[in-house]
Amino acid sequence: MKRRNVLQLGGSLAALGLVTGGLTRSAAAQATMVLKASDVHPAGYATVVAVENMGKKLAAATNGRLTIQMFPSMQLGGEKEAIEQAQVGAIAFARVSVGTIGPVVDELNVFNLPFLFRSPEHMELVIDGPIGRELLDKVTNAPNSHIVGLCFMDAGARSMYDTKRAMKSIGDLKGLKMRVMGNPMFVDMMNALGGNGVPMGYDQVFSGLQTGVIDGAENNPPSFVFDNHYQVAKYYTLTEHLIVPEMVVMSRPIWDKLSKDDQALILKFGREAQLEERGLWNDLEKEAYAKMKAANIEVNTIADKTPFQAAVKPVWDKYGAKWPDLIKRIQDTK
Ligand code: GTR
Repeated sequence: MKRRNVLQLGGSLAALGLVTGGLTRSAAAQATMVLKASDVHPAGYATVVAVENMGKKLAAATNGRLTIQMFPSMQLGGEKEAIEQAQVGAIAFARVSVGTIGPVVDELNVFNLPFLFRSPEHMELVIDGPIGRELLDKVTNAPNSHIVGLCFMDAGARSMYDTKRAMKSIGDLKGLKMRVMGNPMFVDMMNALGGNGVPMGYDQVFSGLQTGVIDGAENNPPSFVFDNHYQVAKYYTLTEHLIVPEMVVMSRPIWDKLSKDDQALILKFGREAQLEERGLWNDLEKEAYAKMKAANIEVNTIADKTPFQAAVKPVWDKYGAKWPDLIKRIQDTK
């Protein structure tokens, strides 16, 4: 090769960021990456599909350079484990409940206050607006969170279910060992309502119900059905005490390896996933109710929720007192 051509070739390789002593930073950022994602729910569940679709868009936009590999059905463990794996970069995405994010970033616990949101629609308005953005940023910027807040997702309203008896009023919770997510706030909540709050990873709930380690739990209808708890717990009571959104967080160590353009793509597809999941969720909820009916689950409504709302006042006093302005802004969102 003539010297001039060699120089030219060297010049264009440098422009591509492929020379100067091994891989340059920009070349490393362009490397092919398979981004692992974890979800406790099975294939086909709204959150699983929404994250998979994010992956499809990402693959299309990067010509297959970035892809998402979904591990559903708790293959990688429960949600605490998923967050920990994301924090160290063992997986890229953890799709978890805000309930499990609270112990990592305290301010997110505002969404975990019982009876805070008037309805799932109210919650959607809040997560889609400035408060949602601010709380995602809190997750990203909290010292030592080691995760990046990408987006929220819907999870409807959580209600009580148990293996023992139909609940008609708040008094029926008395003495029942009720599983709650691993967050002290929910133990306090359940105890305030008269049950015995048992914090437990989601991966242990089904066997806990089967073996009688717990008498019941609380969750939305799709989790109750599609994670098979309804095969053991036959009573579902529409207390709708929590409307807690889901979250998709990304591993900070992996995020930091991505180029600015790739980060922007992930944020964009995350925002789109937040809205897309909503439609999937509504269908899933209908399907869950149909399956509950077919399985003869006794579904009870609570005509008057005021005793439940009054009972959780100590939880609001203990935790809510930290964020009076934020709570007011949430309540004022219409
Ligand atoms: C579900 C939620 C999961 C998990 C689970 C739980 O509604 O989708 O992310 O948090 O509840 O109770 O642990």
